[in-house]
Amino acid sequence: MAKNPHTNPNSDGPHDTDVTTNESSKSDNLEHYRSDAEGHDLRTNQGTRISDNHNSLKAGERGPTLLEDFVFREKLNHFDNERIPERIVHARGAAAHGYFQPYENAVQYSKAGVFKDPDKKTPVFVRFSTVQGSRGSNDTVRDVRGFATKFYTDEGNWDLVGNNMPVFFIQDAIKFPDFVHAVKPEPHNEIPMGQSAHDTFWDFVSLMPEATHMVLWTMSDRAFPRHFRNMEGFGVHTFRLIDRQGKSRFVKFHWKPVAGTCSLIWDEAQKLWGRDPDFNRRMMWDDIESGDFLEYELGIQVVEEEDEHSFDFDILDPTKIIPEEQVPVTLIGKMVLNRNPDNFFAETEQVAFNPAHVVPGIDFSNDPLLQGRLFSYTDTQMLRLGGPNFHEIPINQPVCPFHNNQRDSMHRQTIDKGQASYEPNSIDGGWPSETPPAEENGGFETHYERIDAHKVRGRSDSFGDHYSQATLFWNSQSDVEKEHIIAAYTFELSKVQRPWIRERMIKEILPNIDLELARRVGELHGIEAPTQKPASADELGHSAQTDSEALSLMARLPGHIAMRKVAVLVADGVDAAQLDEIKSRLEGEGAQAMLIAPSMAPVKASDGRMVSPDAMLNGQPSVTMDAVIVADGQQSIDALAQSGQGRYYLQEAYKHLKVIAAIGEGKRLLEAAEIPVPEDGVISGATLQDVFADFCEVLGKHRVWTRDSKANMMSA
Ligand code: HDD
Repeated sequence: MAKNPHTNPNSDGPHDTDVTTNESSKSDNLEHYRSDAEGHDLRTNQGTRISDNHNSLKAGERGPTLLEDFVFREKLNHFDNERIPERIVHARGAAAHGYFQPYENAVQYSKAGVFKDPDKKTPVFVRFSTVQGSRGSNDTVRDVRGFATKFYTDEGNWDLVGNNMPVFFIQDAIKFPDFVHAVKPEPHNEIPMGQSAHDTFWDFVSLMPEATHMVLWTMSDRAFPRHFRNMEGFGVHTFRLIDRQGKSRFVKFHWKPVAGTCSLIWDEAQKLWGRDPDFNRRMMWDDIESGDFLEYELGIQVVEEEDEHSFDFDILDPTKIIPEEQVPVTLIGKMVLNRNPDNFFAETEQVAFNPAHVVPGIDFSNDPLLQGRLFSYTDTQMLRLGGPNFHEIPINQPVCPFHNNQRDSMHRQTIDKGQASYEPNSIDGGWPSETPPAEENGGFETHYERIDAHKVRGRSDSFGDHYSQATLFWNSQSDVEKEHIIAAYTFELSKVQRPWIRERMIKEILPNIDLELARRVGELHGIEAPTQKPASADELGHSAQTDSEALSLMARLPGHIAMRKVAVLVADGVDAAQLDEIKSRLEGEGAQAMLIAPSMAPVKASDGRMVSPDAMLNGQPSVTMDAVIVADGQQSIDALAQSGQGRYYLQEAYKHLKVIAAIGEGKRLLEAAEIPVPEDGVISGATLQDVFADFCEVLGKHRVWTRDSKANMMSA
């Protein structure tokens, strides 16, 4: 192995080996930069106290403003320059702080300190994002969600920059600009925002068969998670773990949500664009504020180097998963997100993730998509964050010391002491000095790998299978999920204006996934799909795995109602004692109950007590809630039944497969809303006791899946 020929005078001297951080290390580091104006005078950026912040300096009260007014000039100058370029992709996002705590079992695979001590909590900052839309777009669009985690480890920052889907649209990073140009709003009119339902996207993906697997994931309900706590995360690429002996193994990273996987319904997601465009970020923010933290377990699939070629796909191909049946996911630690940022811009907007940020014990594979990413992220931060010193921005700083000979450039904060900004040097004692690789606290050493190859611009034949895993994904979906996918392709292609693009998808791409999928989508477009798969055998590929349970959202339903949001519909005359009982029983299960009334005026309950509603019907519509309980009370039900909004609340909840419980007189609201009874997940009874167990059981499955085929009959 080639070694640096220079003699390092300090190689045996003291190094930064004694760094030990804890859960609050990053917060302590940020504390130094936090600013609280309470009790302070208003001053300029130069510290001069300001006496009048309402009037600019003028030549006479009705005269022109004077150039001399430095208070005005500074304020406007700063304001005029407030914006920075948004991220080219993943512009809209929300983030939270937390910690990662390892179990003991990853130490055998990786020497990274972050996996070592089960008592140690490493601080993390996680940003979730959509990909296509701009910073001001909607949360619940059909799109991939970014899931980027910065681990502030003792040995430096490790960024796991993943998505909520385990594969990607392209195999080689050189196609990334093409893909992004195709999916983004179209260049001539910047339409449509936050959506893939347009000509350029479908033109591109119908000409790029390698995109088929990932497009299928985005046509599934995974493309609009109910809550960031309810989605899986994936590192996507195959990486490497390096153990203490320097042995390398391949690895895929997974985040498994403790709260289960739950998504929205497409109609619900669309309605949320208007009703609450901040739906996902608001839920995360509110839940963290109220102590309902987000939890995920980190999982790994480990493949020994010698098994690299033992699969019927190439593990370097980012359009492929490793089925969990073939290599099980081992859970190696838990992440808890428990603190909201103090300032969106300073933290969430300025955080700079990069898959190239790794620590000893973690290394890259030759996946050509990953290799390209290793260049792209630093490059984009130069523009976005104004130069190469973005690592000094507080949210990006490691918690361990970092010294080197990089100097100057825009906005440099560090005051580097000493005369020598080069290495080797004998002037500043030879510092900062290299650290040789070691089992612990060593310098980063790239995995030693012999590469004997021609320089080629090409792609391996082993990347030629473009369909077998799309078929695997399709086969693994439940009937309801399949129907939603058919509806998604049908909807998206209906927005494509050029008929030949629709035809290409239906005749040349979809049949290669599944003939019935193509036939159904074709039927709804009046296009006849072929009865044989048109792709070549090589391109169709072969998957030994014909289906995989883990690929269905149904595999990880919550099984409980904790943290579910339940609307309790009330109006004047509502049964007072029952309200208390509903609230306490829901809270006893860890669910959140909200009293929702026709207006915000206090409701006069049956015992004369005035009860303040938490929200009103159109302020907290059913699309923002998980389930509905109609509380008893004759007068209350009359009022709700006479209200269009009251009836609509139930109709919409019914359409979106939500469990509805009606107690006592509540049944009359079901009738008024024309909710079919008896019906799955529509539970009525004389008392709360009669309905509660069934209510919890159905809500534990997230939705009333058996109602799906009837949902479209409801016109809400
Ligand atoms: Fe990327 C941002 C995830 C492929 C280039 N990417 C970005 C973010 C996530 C991902 C989560 C947002 C990070 C944040 O919250 O700030 N990207 C992925 C995944 C990919 C992927 C999982 C495939 C497996 N990306 C990819 C390729 C390239 C990029 C192939 C270019 C060659 N990605 C970027 C970028 C961004 C970015 C342009 C925009 C903003 C940023 O980096 O900081 O450099």
